[in-house]
Amino acid sequence: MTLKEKFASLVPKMRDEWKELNKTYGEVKISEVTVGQAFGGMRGIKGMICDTSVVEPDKGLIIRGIPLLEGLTEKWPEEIWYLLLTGELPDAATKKAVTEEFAKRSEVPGYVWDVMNAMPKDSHPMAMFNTAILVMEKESLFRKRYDEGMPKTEYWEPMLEDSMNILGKLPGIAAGIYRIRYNKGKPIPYDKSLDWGANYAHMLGTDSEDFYACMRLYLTLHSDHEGGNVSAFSCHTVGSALSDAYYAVSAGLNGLAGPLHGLANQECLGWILDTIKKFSGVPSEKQLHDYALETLTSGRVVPGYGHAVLRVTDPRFTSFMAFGKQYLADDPVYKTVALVFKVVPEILAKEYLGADGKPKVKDPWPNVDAGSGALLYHFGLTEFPYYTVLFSVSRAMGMLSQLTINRALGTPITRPKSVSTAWIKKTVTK
Ligand code: NMX
Ligand code: MLT
Repeated sequence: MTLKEKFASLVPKMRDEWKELNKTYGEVKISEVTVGQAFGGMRGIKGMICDTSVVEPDKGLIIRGIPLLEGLTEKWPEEIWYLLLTGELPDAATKKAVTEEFAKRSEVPGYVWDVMNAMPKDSHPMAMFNTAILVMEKESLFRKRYDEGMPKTEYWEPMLEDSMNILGKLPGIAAGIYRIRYNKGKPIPYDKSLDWGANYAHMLGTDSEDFYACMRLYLTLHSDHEGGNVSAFSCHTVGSALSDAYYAVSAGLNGLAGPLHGLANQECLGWILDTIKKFSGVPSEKQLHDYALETLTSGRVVPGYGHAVLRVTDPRFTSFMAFGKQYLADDPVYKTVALVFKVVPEILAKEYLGADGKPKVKDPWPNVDAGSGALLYHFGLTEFPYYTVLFSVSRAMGMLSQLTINRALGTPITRPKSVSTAWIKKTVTK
């Protein structure tokens, strides 16, 4: 059974389940909203549904019921894509079929390169990547079918096609941008004998089994983080207006380009390299302690630490560190990242206090961005402003699986109610 056939077989049951739950329990409360939450980025409000994955504060990422560190880190991104959409891991033949589907759809339209080459030479790689996705919007089958009057029940089909078309092309586009932006020569074509993750490594210009393994892991680990993170939520909101996948994914990735979200990986490696430069090598614990405190007291964040939902070390960080221990244990960047992990949580938990004398930061532990850069740097990808593009290729899987499911379920347009400050004042003082 192809991925499309499998997904089609799941749609009626998903629809019935949602309809039944909504009909029977539509009035049951699942969340309450405080004034603090309304002012505080809606943190913790349960106001949307996402079935691809959940993030438990004390466990981290769980994809379709499987905790990340219970077997998922060995899976290829193709398997994760299948899992996100269907709730099952594919067998070997189905996994191969997904790899082949991506390869079949991998050719990047020539006009994308014309646009990339025309962009200012100092454009940020994320601005280039998101533009490349947007400029391909004319390829959208969803928009074409919508304009032809497709019935609502069929929305998910062209959405899935668009999703597969986008995913097939993203590694080529991302790698091409790297080569154009950093003068590495012409884009390297997709090698249909390689899988999706290895292809990305290959097209960046580095062929080695170790880098292929690193890239597969990277693409697996960043794939999804439930529905409320900035990129997934932005993508969801734009998609809910029935904007097609090109519009919605590009919008989501514009959010990923922020330093408090995906861009933290670039910031993080920058901070690690600054540290190494300042101390002419891996710092001592004391030097690192003082430098981290200096960063915090000067009003800056220590990138890669803290999280809006997590309250433990991010399992994605744990997985990157395990890979690093196996492949690059003596690398000074990896060693510094490991030292930061030893020193910074204690500072954030005990020394970085608010005016009330309590810890300012709710989660003192590392998130995914604290460790990924060390691996990439080791494999020669030293242009760290590029790192969020790698995150984006992976996160597109989460966003596109969520979009496809939402079109299958007929999720309505997103429109929460906002209130004015005057309304809050009047309400709380009543
Ligand atoms: N360094 C310094 N201050 C921090 C940090 C940090 N790493 N993390 C949180 N804070 C501050 C935060 O700015 C806030 O200060 P203020 O009250 O002055 O506004 C205070 O601590 C309380 O914040 P929290 O409630 O703990 O965190 P919140 O949910 O608001 O934000 C992050 C979560 C992830 C935005 C925040 O922890 C952060 O800025 N971390 C550094 C950037 C980062 O690593 N982002 C990547 C997230 C993962 N991703 O890939 O997307
Ligand atoms: C993510 O992977 O999206 C980040 O950890 C941020 C989040 O979940 O809010």
